[in-house]
Amino acid sequence: MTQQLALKVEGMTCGHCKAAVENALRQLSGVVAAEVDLGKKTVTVNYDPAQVSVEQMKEAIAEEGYDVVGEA
Ligand SMILES: [Cu+2]
Repeated sequence: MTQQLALKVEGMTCGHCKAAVENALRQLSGVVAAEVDLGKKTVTVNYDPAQVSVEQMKEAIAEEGYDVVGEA
């Protein structure tokens, strides 16, 4: 069973940022899909909560240099 979650992320400005955040999330096992919306400053993630935690996703985004400011 997968769940969907949207996180608000500060600092994403261009296609490079979009790709960096999406790829960081997709590399986590348990993440099925990740899609950034630059206009809304969100990333929508489809994931298996048995395999990956929201905390791990936030850490992966932070490691790329972006701040998760909350859930959208
Ligand atoms: Cu950028």
